[in-house]
Amino acid sequence: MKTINVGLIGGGFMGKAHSLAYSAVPMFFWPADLVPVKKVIAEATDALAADAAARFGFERSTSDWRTIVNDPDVDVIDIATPNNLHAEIAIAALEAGKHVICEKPLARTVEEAGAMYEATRGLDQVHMVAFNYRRTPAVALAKRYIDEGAIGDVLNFRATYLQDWSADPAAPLSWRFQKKVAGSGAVGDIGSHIVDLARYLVGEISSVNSLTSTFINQRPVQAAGADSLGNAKGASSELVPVDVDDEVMTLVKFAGGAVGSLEATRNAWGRNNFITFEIHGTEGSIYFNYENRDELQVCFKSDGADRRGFRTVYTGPNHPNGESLWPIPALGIGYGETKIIEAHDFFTAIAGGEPVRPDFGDGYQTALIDEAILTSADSGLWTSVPLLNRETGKLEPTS
Ligand code: NAI
Ligand code: SOE
Repeated sequence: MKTINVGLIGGGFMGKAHSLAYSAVPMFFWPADLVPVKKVIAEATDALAADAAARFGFERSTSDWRTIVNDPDVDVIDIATPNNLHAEIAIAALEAGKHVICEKPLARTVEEAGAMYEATRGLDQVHMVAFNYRRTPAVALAKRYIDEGAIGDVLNFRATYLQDWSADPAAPLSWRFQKKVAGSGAVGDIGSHIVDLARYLVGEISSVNSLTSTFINQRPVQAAGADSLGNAKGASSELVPVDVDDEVMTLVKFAGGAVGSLEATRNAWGRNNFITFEIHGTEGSIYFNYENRDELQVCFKSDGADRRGFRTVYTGPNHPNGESLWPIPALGIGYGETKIIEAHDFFTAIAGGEPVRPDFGDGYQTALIDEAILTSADSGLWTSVPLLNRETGKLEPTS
């Protein structure tokens, strides 16, 4: 059995999710090509780092991520910090010869994402951006239906990502509300997930016509402790401005001819992690709602007029990404499982010397789309999205 040593940077929400995945990968995927070893974790202070190592099962800890990046005993750098550190860490890690998995969005800006992609060119290491929702078995099944032509030519893709953890203006200023840390608001934080799903399922987006809003334009300062994702207990009485969007809507045109819409908001009381998509094709339709993530609803023209309607397929071991999870459908496939599959696919790529998707090129293309959305929202005009040519590394007009 071969092992691979992981250095994880950031021990918050995603530090927990990734650590869980590293422990669980060999339990689900066995025999394993490479078994991850939780070698060293970095946090913002020595105390936080030591605490994270004890909690998540890392052998060592540090408050200086640079020591991990240059540690010859570390093979993989996992970036689970706020967005402002992604580019600097990833570029240093790639230069040091490490494989890199980086949380989404790849970076704060299209410039940073481009530099990160550039740093991968000509290197053999595996790089991945952690858009894990595409690894949900029902989402992978939707892709299988589309690729097999079961719904014909795709005409329309409409997706939502609706949340309410920050709908209360009394919720403190998370790093996610600060442009200098996050880059953008709902656009990069949650909109990027449905942009990734749009690209994965339908193809490249060629132009957008968008609007963004900031409905809650000031928030209390976080008094102390970790980012609390909307927990008002952490709020002080001092109010500071929010300088990112909290709502985005965009029309999209796909290079392949389909049209669609994407909507992401943090102000949707009652909607917690409401990722949905509905896809209409010439031969049928597909509907997915992450709140019922074991299920994919499908309807086919060929079903006959007297029985046509959406029916539910419950995902399980017979479906893509479901094979190694649980032995019967509808037992409950959760967020954790998407991270376990993501980690497995990353290590399989390293073991096989193959690339994995979504990679930094995909993260960069998503950043180009996010940039076009923000530009269009400013101008009110349709805005075209340049397409990354993976052969040349240059940007070209999307046809
Ligand atoms: P978080 O705020 O819960 O955790 C970030 C951690 O990084 C904190 O514990 C913080 O102390 C630590 N940190 C800050 N500066 C550091 C430094 N210099 N060295 C080491 N550690 C440092 O944030 P969360 O939610 O874990 O987000 C992290 C990243 O993951 C973000 O890019 C976010 O967009 C992404 N994310 C992705 C999700 C997904 O579904 N794929 C879900 C949640 C977050
Ligand atoms: C907050 O909106 C958040 O944690 C995002 O940062 C994640 O990407 C999303 O998957 C869950 O919600």
